[in-house]
Amino acid sequence: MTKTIIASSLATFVIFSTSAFALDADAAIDTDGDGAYNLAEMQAAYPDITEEVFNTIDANENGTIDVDEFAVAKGSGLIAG
Ligand SMILES: [Ca+2]
Ligand SMILES: [Ca+2]
Repeated sequence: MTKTIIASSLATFVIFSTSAFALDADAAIDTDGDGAYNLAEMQAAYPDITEEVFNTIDANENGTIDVDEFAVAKGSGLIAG
């Protein structure tokens, strides 16, 4: 019993410490709060972004833009502002 509690506490700690080092998604864009930006969220915030541009920004092709991909796109001028 005790071992189970320690193991699950440790797992929780690892999950939280991993996310603590990641940048938080911008809640103004990430309206569904899943921590990444999908095409609809991106187009709501940046109406100029086409699906083609979105797919270019989505470097790992998982269908959403995470904060790292977003930062890269901003740095390279794919996202204005
Ligand atoms: Ca989202
Ligand atoms: Ca992605």
